[in-house]
Amino acid sequence: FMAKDQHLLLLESSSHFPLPHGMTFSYGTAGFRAVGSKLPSTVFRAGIVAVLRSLKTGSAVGLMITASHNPILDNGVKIADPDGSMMTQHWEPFAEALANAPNPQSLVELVFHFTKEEGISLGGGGTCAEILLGRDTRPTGEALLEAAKQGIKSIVGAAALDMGILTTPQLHWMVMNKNKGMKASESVYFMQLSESFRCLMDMVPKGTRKDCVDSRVVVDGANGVGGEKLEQLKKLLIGIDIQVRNSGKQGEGVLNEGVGADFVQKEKVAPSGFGTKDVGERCATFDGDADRLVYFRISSSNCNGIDLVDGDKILSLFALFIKEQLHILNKQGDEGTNNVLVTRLGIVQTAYANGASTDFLKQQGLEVVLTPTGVKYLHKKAAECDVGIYFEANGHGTILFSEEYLSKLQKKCDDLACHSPGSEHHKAALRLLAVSKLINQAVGDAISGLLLVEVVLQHMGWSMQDWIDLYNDLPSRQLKVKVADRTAITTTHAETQVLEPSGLQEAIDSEIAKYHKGRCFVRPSGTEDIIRVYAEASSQEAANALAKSVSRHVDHFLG
Ligand code: G16
Repeated sequence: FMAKDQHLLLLESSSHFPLPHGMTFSYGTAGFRAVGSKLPSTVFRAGIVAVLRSLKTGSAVGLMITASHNPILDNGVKIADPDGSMMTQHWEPFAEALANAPNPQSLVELVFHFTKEEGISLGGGGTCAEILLGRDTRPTGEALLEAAKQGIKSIVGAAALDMGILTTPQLHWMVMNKNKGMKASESVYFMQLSESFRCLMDMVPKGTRKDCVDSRVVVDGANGVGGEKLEQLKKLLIGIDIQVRNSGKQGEGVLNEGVGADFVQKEKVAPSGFGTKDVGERCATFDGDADRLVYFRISSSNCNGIDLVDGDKILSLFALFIKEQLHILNKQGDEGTNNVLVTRLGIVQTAYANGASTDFLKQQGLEVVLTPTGVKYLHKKAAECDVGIYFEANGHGTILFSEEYLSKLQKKCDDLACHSPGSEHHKAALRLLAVSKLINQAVGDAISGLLLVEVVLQHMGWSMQDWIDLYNDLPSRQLKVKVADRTAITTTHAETQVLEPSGLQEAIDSEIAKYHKGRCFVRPSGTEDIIRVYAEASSQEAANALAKSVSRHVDHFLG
């Protein structure tokens, strides 16, 4: 009887969300993305997937409506697993099949078949599903949120909790916290960030050159949700002067248009609203949903040109800081702290990581691994370590501490508090614990990343120039090629080699061979309908030329 009710409910509600004619949806690098007006059926169905995931895991899951760095008219939807990370890849084929179910009948069949296979019982029999919903500031967001709610309501016993307009990392963080039995509100998020930031600031060593380090940072909010959130948070922060621009207020400009982390990192120019007045300032930029962060400085010689400090350099800064704290914690001391806390520190990058950054990290004795593009891959790899630091060059990244490691660290910190309070060892343990609270443990988070960068620069006594000088990036160029069918390219070896179409890799190799320190790869984007081309070489002209000639090959093979 219950199954029959459920069947009818699904049939009825899905009939209000027909699949748009001629569209196929794929679960890409970060969920479904398309023009927002075409997405109600997809978001409705993602609501169903989220409920089933919640029923399967017996925990709350998240559903975020955003298209992150994409243009304003695009939108998208992604699902967060109970631990706050991206939904398990194992469920992506089902999500994709459901998104493309041609009619209500086939949708219902898919749901019943899948739930049977997964051992999920429908019909509300005592188990409740809970879905935390969030959206960014896109104009289609409100209608899509409604579609998500309808999808959730179409499964008996499911509850939707609308958390409001949020950054993507805030929603992931709330899901994680809720499932740990902790409070999942925005005010708790702001409180945790501001308190851990203060704790780290209080422990900046005396006598470093910290007085020389400017406490001012100018932030481009990409006219998205991040700027407004940062404005709220900054009221709780001491010791830092944050100026926010492009926070999406009336008249400030359009989301991601000539602004934001994706634009600045790919085009290597200053965002709109920044110019000669900012020469020499430490500047940072978020993407539309504030899960990416890169820094830049406007050059004095050419105010359109910038010195880019991308995700690789943020990663390097964090890696040096964490390594230093681990070293202090484990060094022999006369404070009775000789029991070493063995720590496996791992670094995760993608093929887009600048070759100079990977060389630098390896020279520091760090273990570096590459994964394909997409936070879902990097996060999983980083989670295998005690402390795993991952960053994509585009500014997506965070530092993960395993639960087991955190409890050992807490214990060590408690011991030190008894035996040698205030010692260098004790401070190092306190700093590491504070970092684990400041930096988002669920997903890359531009706001918390910004705060950690700022406090680490203070700690190191580093100016922007010191940070830039850490290593010299190899000149690189990224291009987009529009093709008829981007899925015609398949890749292997963390996307560094083309498998299909045959002959393309040979053509790329022959171009690479012409350039000193040449490196180049191509891959289909999972968020835009294009092929991405990345090239690196010993001079900017060479990197440009390599990217251009490989783009021509892509066009020739697939155009
Ligand atoms: C998403 C993913 C990132 C990825 C980016 C670009 O970012 O979360 O991991 O680097 O897409 O992916 P692709 O090259 O496949 O288009 P965002 O900020 O758009 O959510």
